[in-house]
Amino acid sequence: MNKITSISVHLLKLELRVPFTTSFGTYKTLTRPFVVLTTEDGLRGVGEIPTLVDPVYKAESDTPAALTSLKEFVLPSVARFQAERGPIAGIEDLRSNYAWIKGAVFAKSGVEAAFWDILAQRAQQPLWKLWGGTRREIPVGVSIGGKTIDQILSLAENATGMGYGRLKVKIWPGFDVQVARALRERYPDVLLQVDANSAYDMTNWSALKELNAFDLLLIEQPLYDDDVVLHSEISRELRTPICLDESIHSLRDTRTAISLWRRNNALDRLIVNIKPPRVSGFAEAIEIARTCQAEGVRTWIGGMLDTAWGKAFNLNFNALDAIALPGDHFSPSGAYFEQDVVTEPLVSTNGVFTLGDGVSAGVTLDWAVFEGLSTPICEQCC
Ligand code: OSB
Ligand code: MG
Repeated sequence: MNKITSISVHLLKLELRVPFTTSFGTYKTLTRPFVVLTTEDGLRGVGEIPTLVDPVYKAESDTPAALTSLKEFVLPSVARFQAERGPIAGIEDLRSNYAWIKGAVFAKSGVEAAFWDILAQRAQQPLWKLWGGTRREIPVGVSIGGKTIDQILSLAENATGMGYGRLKVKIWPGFDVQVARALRERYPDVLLQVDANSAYDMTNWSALKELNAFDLLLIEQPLYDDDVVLHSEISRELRTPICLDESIHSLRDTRTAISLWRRNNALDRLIVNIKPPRVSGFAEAIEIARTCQAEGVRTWIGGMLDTAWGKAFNLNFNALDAIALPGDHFSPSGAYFEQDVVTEPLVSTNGVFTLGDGVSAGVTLDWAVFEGLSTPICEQCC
């Protein structure tokens, strides 16, 4: 039934309506692979791979790396599996098939998302049901990245005006305390958190102690993108909880963090940002969410400036009651892209998105727009 007849990769060119600035740079145009799986009985599953154009966020989070991994290793591995062993029965088969490939988490996540889309269509169920979700009302937040306090305040004004009650803002050395202060003074009651995207090191992180004054929910990834140990050490000296983003690629990494924070008796000051593409897909992401919940570690779902297609998958994931905090699911400017790929925009009301009963992600891909924005890159026949 699930016999895949072809896997193709399309490269989409997407224009952000408002440039997005973080400690590693400013982005306006994105190029992004989408995986399209076609089955023998005519279903089409689609998975977005929310890469950035270069590897500044972390290794293999860039478009060229994801394309190379797909073309050279992941897609041929799936085709070989089918040729040797027959149709892929389920997600575990798919994951064990390409487990031999080290890394390539973004590339794998796109194939997995497309496969989930097929499974959900076949079951005629929403993804949130397949994943054991129970929550229908999803509180959501926004991530603000600006070069100046004025830009940030204007995006925050827009976001709070639309009803969002949770703001995350990008900071870096020399642009931190004044950002937190400006937002906290203007919005005394908003849930406020900051994200440094690895901009601090062991010589300058102590500036973050000054953030204690602003009642922040968390400080996201202050240190090195591949570090867990030093984060756990500085956490002992910060009142604000630390949230790991870049450093977590798997359930195993998550367990490492849990064991380090437990030694400090500080599991309430560890928070994990779960991005399914950064952990190779939703199956691993779900395990991370459940494990964290069992250990008293809070989690939330991060974003990568995904299109509404990718955001809809993440919103379905947010139906799990294991997810504790609001995620980065909406743009502070109202919409991320000049042109998105679904037929109806995702809408939230007063900072809450309501999940419906629609099949799979609950949104419809606009194939005409999708094809207009995309270039076919490669096709693997199975
Ligand atoms: O660190 O969370 C991050 C965007 C691109 C890369 C990394 C990050 C982000 C965001 C945006 O913060 C989240 C979103 O609104 O999708
Ligand atoms: Mg982050």
